[in-house]
Amino acid sequence: MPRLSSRSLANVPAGVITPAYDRGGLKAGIVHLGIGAFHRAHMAVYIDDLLAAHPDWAIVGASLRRPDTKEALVPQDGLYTIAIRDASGTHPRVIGSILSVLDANTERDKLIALMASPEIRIVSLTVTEKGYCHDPATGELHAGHPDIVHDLANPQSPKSAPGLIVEALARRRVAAQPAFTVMSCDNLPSNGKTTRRIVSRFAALRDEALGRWVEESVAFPSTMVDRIVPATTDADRETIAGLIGADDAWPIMTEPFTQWVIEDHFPAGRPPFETVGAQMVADVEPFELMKLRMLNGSHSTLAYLGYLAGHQHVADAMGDPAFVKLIHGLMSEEVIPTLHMPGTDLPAYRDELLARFANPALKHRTWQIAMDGSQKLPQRLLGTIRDRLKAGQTITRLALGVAAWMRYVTGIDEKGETIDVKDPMATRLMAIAANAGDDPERLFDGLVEVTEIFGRDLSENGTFRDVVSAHLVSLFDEGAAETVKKVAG
Ligand code: CS2
Repeated sequence: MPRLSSRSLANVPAGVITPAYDRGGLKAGIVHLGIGAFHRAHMAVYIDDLLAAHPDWAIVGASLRRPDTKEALVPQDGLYTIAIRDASGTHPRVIGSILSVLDANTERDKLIALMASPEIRIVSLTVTEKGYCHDPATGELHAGHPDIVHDLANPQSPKSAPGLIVEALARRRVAAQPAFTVMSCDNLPSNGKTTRRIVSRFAALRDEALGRWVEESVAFPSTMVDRIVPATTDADRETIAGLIGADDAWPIMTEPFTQWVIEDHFPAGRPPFETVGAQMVADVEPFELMKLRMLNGSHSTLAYLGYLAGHQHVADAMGDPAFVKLIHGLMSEEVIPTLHMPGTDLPAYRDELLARFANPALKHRTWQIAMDGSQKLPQRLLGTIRDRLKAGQTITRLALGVAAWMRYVTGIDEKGETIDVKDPMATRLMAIAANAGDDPERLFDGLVEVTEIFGRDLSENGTFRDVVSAHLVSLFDEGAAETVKKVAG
């Protein structure tokens, strides 16, 4: 079977959608940092939709940590398949909007030179929560982060996303070129403002005048991004090869749903995102809060409880009526009342989410979503909890999500087997858990002291302590499935 490439593209079967433009005439207008599966199922698809009319907005991607995406896509001339999956089947489409991929570790100078060149007007990012090198509870740059320490000592050869962005901006400033716009597409609260704070602070630590210039000259629009993208498996690769008649080293499986809400603030210019389905708005924050608290808050709750109860995929957990009831209650009773979204039908949004989580064709592993909880909990569950505690309201279901995370990071499941806990703080979290033994109260006391996650306020809050520790006792004594049943009511 041939490898997917510009040459083999002509032979894909008629039912497969392929780029509707001449790729030879494309020019890069965007550098995207973090060219993982999410970007390729989301922003790269919107760009693919507009390149026929606007060929100078193609993407050059960069991988910051591993060369595997580059190794998969370069032999394919940047082409890859996305497959939209639901109960009706798998619908493949070949995407052509990524011109090339650079490996930031081995091609750093080339990448920075490209970011510094005037044709690049947007630098976008999906580097995951931990890629911002910040303190998740406060959203401030973590100046002691090893990559930040490295990048401040070696500003011309940075490793981190803030380091790369600031070095490219510094070169534009010296060359009297206008700044590019920095567009975060990660699941962070106020992701534009947060990125602005982190990048400006990093620049100021390099040089105060550079910090001021970044504050004054660089736009950081916020965005709300949404599409569920499970990790690709070898079985997926086989399915795609069968459908497109070519080998694709890294196809992306996703769902039909996609949403992108963007703050319309691009002084350096932008593609007409609104022509391909994105919503351009003045204020993204209400949408971000809605999505992070409703979708991602439910997702993390399903991930920890689901994993502990033995469910491999989100849809498997959604096959248990007690889980559905719990998540329905979490959104209806505890999250929706904290949101202010005039004009949006939040119960309808909830029902759509429940249907998306239950999509049986999407093999989304609970373990995948469970990753990096220390970076995710604050915006997904803890902000909602804070709002409700301040208003004197109950936090029963939200607190169960937090307790399940605490149980999960012990690294031992309900059968006594090891859990592969992936988290930048895993060593510290598992040491706290080991120290607590199987005493739920000690486990709570140890973990809640991690103020980078919980802040001082929650670590000292008596109600939070009582509700989460009671759930932890139940998780240890009765297990996740029983606890879900009990709390769901
Ligand atoms: C998920 C998200 O892995 C996770 O933490 O909650 O990636 C989620 O699938 C996306 O945000 C959906 O838009």
